[in-house]
Amino acid sequence: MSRRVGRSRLELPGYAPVYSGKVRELYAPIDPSTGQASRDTLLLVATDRISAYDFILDSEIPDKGKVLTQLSLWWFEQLVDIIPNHVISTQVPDAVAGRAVLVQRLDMVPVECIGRAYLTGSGLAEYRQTSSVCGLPLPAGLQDGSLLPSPIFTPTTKAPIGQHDQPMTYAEVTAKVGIAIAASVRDLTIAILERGNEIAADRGILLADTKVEFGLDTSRPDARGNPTIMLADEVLTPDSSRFWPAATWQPGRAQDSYDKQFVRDWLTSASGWDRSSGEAPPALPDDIIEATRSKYVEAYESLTGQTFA
Ligand code: Q0Z
Repeated sequence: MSRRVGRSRLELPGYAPVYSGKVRELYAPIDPSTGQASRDTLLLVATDRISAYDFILDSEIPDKGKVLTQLSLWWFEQLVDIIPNHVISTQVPDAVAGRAVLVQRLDMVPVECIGRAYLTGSGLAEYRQTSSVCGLPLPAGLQDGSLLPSPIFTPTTKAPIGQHDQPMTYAEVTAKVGIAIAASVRDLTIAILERGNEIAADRGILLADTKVEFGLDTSRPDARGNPTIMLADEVLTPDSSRFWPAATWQPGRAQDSYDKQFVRDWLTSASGWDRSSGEAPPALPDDIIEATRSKYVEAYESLTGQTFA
């Protein structure tokens, strides 16, 4: 299991902690007049923590939280014609400037919505055993990293922390959230991944797969009385998606990771750490930290065409 020793959650005056994730944290603004935590907004904070091989590392990557937050905000804008999003404001406390957003609190759809454009990871493992993924039959002969004939929706359950998410069939999603929402989140997940890849293709990045989270705004019913579905959480960041460098993509082997390859290579070779030992990995050397920071900044700058300030 991962360790997070002595790395206490940030104290943010005026905000009540709601939840601490592996690399992000959630707060509720406190209403100064009532002293009550807000029920309709949240502060989403991205930290500089990084995970590798299912461990949270002891080293942080400077600016990672800012880069991912700014990238997510940029993607939300690229996607607004597909779906509205939860962002209310980027005016946040100085202590989390650039790496936090104030968002609308939504009723989250209780399904991990995963879209895959390329086959790898758990999707590949399932394909090798069953020739299908989440009940979707796939053509024979696909390899690790193969481009799929078209992007697929491969939802999973939201497992409690420490447990692994389980694949769901589309029928299971409909049973859980209803036919209308199931069809919407499936089509939206694929549309987001397709739009992402159209944009990233010109910038040397492949988006192999992505996890998106949707929420319902029940205060905004449409003409039929259905709640508005909104894009929540982060979107198309290297933490929620597999980014691959297009230049070295080659089906039939594990692909290089755009952002974490230096970390992985160092951990599994020069560091002397034994991945199968169950021991926590060692702290990263400064040059690996700096090279990794550069990859996050490079991803941001290549995709957005903007300089990371
Ligand atoms: C997101 C998460 C964490 C960041 C709940 N708009 C929303 N409304 C209600 N709930 C959420 C959101 Cl984004 C929500 N998460 C995941 C955990 C930091 C995001 F610690 N959980």
